[in-house]
Amino acid sequence: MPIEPARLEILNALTRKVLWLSSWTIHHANHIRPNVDGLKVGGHQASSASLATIMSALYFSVLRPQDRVAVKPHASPVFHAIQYLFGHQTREKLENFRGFKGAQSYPSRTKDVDDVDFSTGSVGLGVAQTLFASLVQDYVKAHGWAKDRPEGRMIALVGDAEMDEGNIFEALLEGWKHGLRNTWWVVDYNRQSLDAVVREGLWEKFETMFRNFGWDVVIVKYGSLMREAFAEPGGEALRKWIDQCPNQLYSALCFQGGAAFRKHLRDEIGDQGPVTKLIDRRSDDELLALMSNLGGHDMASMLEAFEGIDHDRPVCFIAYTIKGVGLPFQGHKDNHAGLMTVAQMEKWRSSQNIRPGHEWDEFEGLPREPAEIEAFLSSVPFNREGRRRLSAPEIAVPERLTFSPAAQMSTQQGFGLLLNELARGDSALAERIVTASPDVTVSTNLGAWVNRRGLFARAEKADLFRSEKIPSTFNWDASPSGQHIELGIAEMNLFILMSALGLSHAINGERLLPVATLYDPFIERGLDALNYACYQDARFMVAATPSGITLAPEGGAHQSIATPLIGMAQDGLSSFEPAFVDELAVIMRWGFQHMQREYGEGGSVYLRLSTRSIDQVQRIMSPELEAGITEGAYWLRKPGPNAEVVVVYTGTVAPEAIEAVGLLGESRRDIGLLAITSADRLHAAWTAARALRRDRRGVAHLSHIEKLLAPLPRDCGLVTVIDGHPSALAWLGGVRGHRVEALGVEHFGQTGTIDDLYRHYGIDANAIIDAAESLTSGAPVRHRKLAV
Ligand SMILES: Cc1ncc(C[n+]2csc(CCOP(=O)(O)OP(=O)(O)O)c2C)c(N)n1
Ligand SMILES: [Mg+2]
Repeated sequence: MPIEPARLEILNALTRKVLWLSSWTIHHANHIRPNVDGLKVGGHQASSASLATIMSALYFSVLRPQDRVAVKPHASPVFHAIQYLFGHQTREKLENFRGFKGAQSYPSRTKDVDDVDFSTGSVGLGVAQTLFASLVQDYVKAHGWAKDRPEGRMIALVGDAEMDEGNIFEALLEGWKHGLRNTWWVVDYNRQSLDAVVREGLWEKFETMFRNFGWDVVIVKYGSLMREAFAEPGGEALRKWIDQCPNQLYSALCFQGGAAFRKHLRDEIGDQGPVTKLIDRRSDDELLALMSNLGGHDMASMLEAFEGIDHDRPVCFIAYTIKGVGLPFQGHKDNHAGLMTVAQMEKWRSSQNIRPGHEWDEFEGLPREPAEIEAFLSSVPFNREGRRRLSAPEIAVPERLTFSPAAQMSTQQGFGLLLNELARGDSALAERIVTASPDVTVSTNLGAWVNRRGLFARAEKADLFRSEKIPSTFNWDASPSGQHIELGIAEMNLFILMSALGLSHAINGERLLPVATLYDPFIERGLDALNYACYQDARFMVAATPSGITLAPEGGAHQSIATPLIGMAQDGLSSFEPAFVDELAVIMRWGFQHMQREYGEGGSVYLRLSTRSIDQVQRIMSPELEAGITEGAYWLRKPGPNAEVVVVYTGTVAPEAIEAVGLLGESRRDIGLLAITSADRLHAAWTAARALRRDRRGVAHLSHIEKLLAPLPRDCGLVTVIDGHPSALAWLGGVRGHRVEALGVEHFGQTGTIDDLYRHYGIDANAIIDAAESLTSGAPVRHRKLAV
């Protein structure tokens, strides 16, 4: 249905306003704000302009409150401008764009005030996030939750060069497997990246690829001015010329203007007949307006495209645009960091009828009365419910997580048992847990959980092995009530899915408690997505197993060294490396609570687990021990008053540490054994305590590790040991100034038995004894571990 002219006029006026406000925001940050640091705001101006019409069409007309959008990072000024017009963004924050606590460069869920649905910044991730958010919406609906909420569309505004990111393709494949719906990706096809003009014919690759994955593709190439011109005599020749014009040349001509277009058109298709007439009927300005009227800059064409969708299949819109459209550097291949000069801005200001000093006024220079525009804005469907961030009540976590103990166990096995126990019960916690694994469900010990809780799929699908009565340990029927999402191998997908599941409370108003399993070394494969999930405050638990060199014979590429440091350094993620399963039970219980705490208090949880089966300690879990485990450390053996050396270990090397302490006992006094369950939490609390003391607010406040180490004599040595990079524990020497011998693994790749490798890398009992000896005076240690 053609759009009413009056409505079109308002939408076009708002688009101009949005382009103005976003450009003014950038200009202000560069030329007006005092104390600018000399760093110019690049990468926004041209990139934003590209999307002004498309975003105005969406936000002012097409979107409904339940729809969610990931905005291309550099279009953030456009997003903020639209929110400003809705009254959700402040002038103060816009004036302080990119400044301390000002509006963010790239839309940020956690730091921006204007209701960002999904953060973006690292290109590609926000795009995939919308796909997984849609799968999560299906999951929530299939489980019978959020019944009163209409289904939303998950929409990504995608840069054409952003499509180079591999994670997008990985996500596409996964989406196809799960019957993706309600997802729109709008490719801003300006044929420019940061550095260059993109290859010819890229759109054809996109088109076939998307169709291949079951998406509808809508190409919005020509604006209405163009379509009108094509209907004139000679118009077909013009269309042909446009279609055949190389991207580089089209960009260059857009930059040069109407006269340059005229020359090329005359030389290349001029016929002294209808085509020439078509061209000559237009002034240079009119000709430029025609040639830059690509579909993505034409409100009517974009509305037609969006409103033409009457189904829930995924759709890719390829909208032709010009990077920097309407600005002096439009189309120039170097325009990514392009900025307008003060003089250019002045000229543009007066052409928009904006008086000096009224640059921020919402209604300044608009062709309609403010009251009419206001009424229009308040009738916009997207804005009907105001802010759209939802919340969900906390899910109760049982007092204790239980498991059937065995004398010898690995933490990975314990993890499986703990989840199996949860799966057997009918707690609210178990109901809200969703697990996912990138093709390592069985090998990370999730099998028992899946047997009980089933695979998730929108449609029932029986496990044919089961129906054929072929014996198998695993019965994996898929159904809408299943609670395990089986993914392909791509770890990026795992973490983006975590990001989507872990925001369900805010997006769907239904809380989910996602748990992911993967091999520890492959955290690095998905690291940017993990970082992204944490950045936008999604809440999830990652059990990474096996870890370290402890999976010895597996060798090379499956050994992880750096992950303890990743766990410590990753903001928003509390990492743990327990040795015993009773510790893991306490940590997971704490984790499920931590995942539900407010922004700034809670976060996600990383469990670095091992497949190594070790003797379990028999003990009663006291509240004090529980506190030590969740705060990150406790004395497994308290040091005496004259301790000469303390052995500090984390994780699966506990038996080596225990053995070394036993052997050292006869030669060194008062030895202590400190169990570290979370170097990350210990370190974080230590930093926080120092900051508190520096601020003089809590002079007496000591962190957990400071209290633990306080009784040690000054000359007591610390031997730290970890199946991972030694620096994860070496910092303990800085706490009270004790000397440290930090043992760990700095090289990888060797295969062998655990004994071989622990000896080779120097993290076995004898290496601990050697290190203790080097830190202490006195006679040589009498006992050593005998070679096996
Ligand atoms: C993972 C990642 N790599 C690199 C960048 C730097 N970067 C920002 S935008 C961009 C390319 C922009 O091209 P396109 O996606 O086509 O958007 P346009 O600027 O044309 O609107 C690059 C390389 C980034 N933000 N994220
Ligand atoms: Mg581009």
